Amino acid sequence: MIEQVLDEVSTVTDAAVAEIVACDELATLDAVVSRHRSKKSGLGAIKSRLGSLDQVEDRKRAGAAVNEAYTRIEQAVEERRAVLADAAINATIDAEAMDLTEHRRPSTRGHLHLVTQAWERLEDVFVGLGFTVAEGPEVETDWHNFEALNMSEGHPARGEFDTLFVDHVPPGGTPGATLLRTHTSPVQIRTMLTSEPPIYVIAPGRVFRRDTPDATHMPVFHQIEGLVIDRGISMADLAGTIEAFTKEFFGAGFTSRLRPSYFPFTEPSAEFDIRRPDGSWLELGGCGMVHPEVLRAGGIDPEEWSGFAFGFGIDRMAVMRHQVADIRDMYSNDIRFIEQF
Ligand code: FA5
Repeated sequence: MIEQVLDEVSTVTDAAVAEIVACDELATLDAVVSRHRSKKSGLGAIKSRLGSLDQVEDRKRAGAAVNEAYTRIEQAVEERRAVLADAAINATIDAEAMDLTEHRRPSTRGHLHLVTQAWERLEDVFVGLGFTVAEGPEVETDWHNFEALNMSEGHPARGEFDTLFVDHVPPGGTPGATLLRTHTSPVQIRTMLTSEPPIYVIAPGRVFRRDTPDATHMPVFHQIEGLVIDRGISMADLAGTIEAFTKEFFGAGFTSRLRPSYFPFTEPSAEFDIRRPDGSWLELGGCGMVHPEVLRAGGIDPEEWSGFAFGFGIDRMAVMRHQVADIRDMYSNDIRFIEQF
């Protein structure tokens, strides 16, 4: 009798283990496991019959065999569960893997900002005409930005420049005399004070004004200053330089004109406009013969030397060159706009 029970235990266990090993999904394994743990399973049925064995010794042996059988089944379940869990993870990894060699779009290279492009091209053009590049600080003194440029305190022309002042008083200085430069013209003064004529320099840079942004104005924008000081320089040299520059920078489709104007630091003064291929005019900058007072402030004798200066808006040049409708578009960081250039 006992031998028959032990045979039955071993047959039922073998069958259960075989079924477990054959499971190829965790869900199926769970179902098989719960069936084998139930009282109605093969082992459950044997267990419930153990009481009917006459000999205590037989009941012990059969009970031990059933427990061992449960242990074997649980082990088989754990092993199978580990194998299936690994397989599931590998399947997820395979499914989610990215093909890094895949190219959906050809990769594109970015480009420099339109203003930087214009800035660099302007430098190239003027260096080609024999100029060197000068620099000055963006945070300036009132003296360099206004006073030395023949705009002493109270001069009405100061009102033209909506100035942003810096809350900084240098040692020995006066409050309100430090500002963000409103134009690149203070570099004229700095250059005259540090170099001897003849001088042929350009000074591109960032400038600041309390201007409200609109289609042709930004509160932070860029100018390029030009300064020439030599013996016998006349207005004709200025006009010739501007003409050479216009042809070189904008190309044949553009024309320029000088309009009489007024700047305290030049005499005579002119405004430089350029005509787009569509016929519209845009003011690009101011220019003129350097005022004798400015030469004196820069330590240069106006009896011996004369010169001309100009200051153009770089942002407006970029707008002109690329036929951009609104200067603000260049600063919008809209990729649909940027990608056109
Ligand atoms: C000046 O700033 C003078 N320093 C130019 C100058 C230099 C005259 C040397 C004579 C000799 P103005 O304020 O007009 O001038 O500015 C010069 C140019 O800067 C303008 O013609 C325009 O092209 C550009 N500009 C002025 N304000 C803005 C602005 N808010 N946004 C963009 N560009 C501007």
